[in-house]
Amino acid sequence: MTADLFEDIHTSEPAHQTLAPGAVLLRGFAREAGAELLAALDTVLAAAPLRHLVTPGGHTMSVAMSNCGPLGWVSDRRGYRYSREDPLSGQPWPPMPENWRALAARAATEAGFSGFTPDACLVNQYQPGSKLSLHQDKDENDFSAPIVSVSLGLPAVFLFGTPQRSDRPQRHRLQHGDVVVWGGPARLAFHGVAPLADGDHALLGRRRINLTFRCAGQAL
Ligand code: MD3
Ligand code: FE
Repeated sequence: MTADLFEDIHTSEPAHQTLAPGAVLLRGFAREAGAELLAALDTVLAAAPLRHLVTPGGHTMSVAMSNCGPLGWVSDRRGYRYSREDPLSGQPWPPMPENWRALAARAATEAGFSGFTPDACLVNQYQPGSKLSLHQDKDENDFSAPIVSVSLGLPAVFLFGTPQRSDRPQRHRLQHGDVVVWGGPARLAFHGVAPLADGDHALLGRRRINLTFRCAGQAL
């Protein structure tokens, strides 16, 4: 309605774009902070290296993953779950960088979810050809909290469906610095990422990094 008041100088697209009820795209919200966010990434990944997890069905994921914060998402032959420890080291996940947590909370507030206090941050790394098949995120205990995602590096085509797998997904190009807040009726939507096209990003080279901030739940 007042999209022109929030115009983004870099893209001349509205800075707030509602993709579906509960799903708000904040174009370029993390662009300015991008380099600072990436400086902390090295610290996180030094403590908890990226790895290709195996699904319960025995497939190795093409996306490499790690985590920070009190809880981390893991998968193996036994299933998907959140864990307090990194299974590679047996140690707690590294702390969530304060500038990451603060940016996620600001984005959630901007999208209408104040008081967002994530206890898990999943780090996904895509290389050319990496993809994420259509899925729902439902391993968290608290579906009333949104998920905040931050895209960095190479652009990707993001697939965004509905809570029904058979509904044809929308496609959105997510670029470096784009942030999406997924809450309310969008929280249980099916979503995925199309195979990453090759490219060369000034800060990340031939990679896309996606950070997803979650309230996974303390009942674990
Ligand atoms: C919509 N990651 O880690 S972020 C995931 O780009 C995941 O790495 C993708 O899907 C990525 O689970 C997409 C956007 C996203 C994250 C969580 C959602 C969209 C979502 C949860 C519900 C609905
Ligand atoms: Fe997901």
